[in-house]
Amino acid sequence: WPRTQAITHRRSLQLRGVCVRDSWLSLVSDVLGSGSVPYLQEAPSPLAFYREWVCPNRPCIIRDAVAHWPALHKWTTRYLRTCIGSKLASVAVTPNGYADAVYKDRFVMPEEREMALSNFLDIVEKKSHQPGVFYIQKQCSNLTEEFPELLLDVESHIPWMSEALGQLPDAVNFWLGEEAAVTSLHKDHYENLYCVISGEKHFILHPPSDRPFIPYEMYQPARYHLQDDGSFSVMDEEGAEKVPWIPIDPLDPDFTLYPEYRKTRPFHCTVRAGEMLYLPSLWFHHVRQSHGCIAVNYWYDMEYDLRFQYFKLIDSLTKVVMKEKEAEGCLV
Ligand SMILES: O=C(O)CCC(=O)C(=O)O
Repeated sequence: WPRTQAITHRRSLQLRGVCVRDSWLSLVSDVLGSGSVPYLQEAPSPLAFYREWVCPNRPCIIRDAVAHWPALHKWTTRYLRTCIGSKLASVAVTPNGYADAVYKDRFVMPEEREMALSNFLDIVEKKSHQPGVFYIQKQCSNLTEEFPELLLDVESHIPWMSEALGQLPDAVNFWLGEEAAVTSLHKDHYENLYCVISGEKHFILHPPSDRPFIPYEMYQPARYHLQDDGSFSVMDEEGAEKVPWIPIDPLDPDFTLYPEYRKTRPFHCTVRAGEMLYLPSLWFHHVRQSHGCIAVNYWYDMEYDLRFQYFKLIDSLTKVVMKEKEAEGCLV
């Protein structure tokens, strides 16, 4: 093609791209509404929850969903010390609060330390001072695996969700950490029921339909290691293959490097003690917390149905478009 024709063709494609993007965004906001997460006043019936929230893949917060759990009044640090203080807990330690996150050109995981829960609580309560930010965030059902004693104060599953989905949770996780501990933006293939016992959790959520505007890059996996002088080194994981991760920090997005991220529609919400967030599968989430916040969550495997296939389609198309843009050197 002569150069002018090629430019005209590219412009018309770009214009068409803008039109497609705008109608895509307006379609998505018709379905999902504004950027706030609706509240339900009480736990729903299994059928109603499945029809109104799981199928349309919409988040909601259920007020007082777990207000009846003994944990809400029992789980003080004093109680935890008495009940399970001598038990070993797996704790994630990082220099900056970011475990499993991009740092420079690496995907960096935390130093994983085993310590008596009472020693961990000393750090959270600032009775002892150690370098780093500490967070109990091991996700492979650490509540059932590491602290089964605590299960008596909560529930081993959420009966209406188990009935709605026809399955029990794959994992029941316990979260307790310092204010500086942050979970970087990512998504999971779980229907997530996230219950706050004390304190607050702050979520930034993106629907799966924001995928075209959320960048992924490939990173060498590495891990933090505490040095004798109290600083942390970053050491590559031997033989580990590169992993895809999201380089954007939604609290301070780099729009120069990732201008497309401006087009996302984040939902912000705070989940308080006694409340439960339904965080649908494949929603991107970034999580912060008040100091010493305690939470328990239930991961139910998602159904790998048409919604999942459509997400994979959007994901593949996004990758193709990104590759084409890179090839054109056109990072619009
Ligand atoms: O609470 C957190 O810090 C992270 C929770 C989370 O990412 C999850 O449940 O998938």
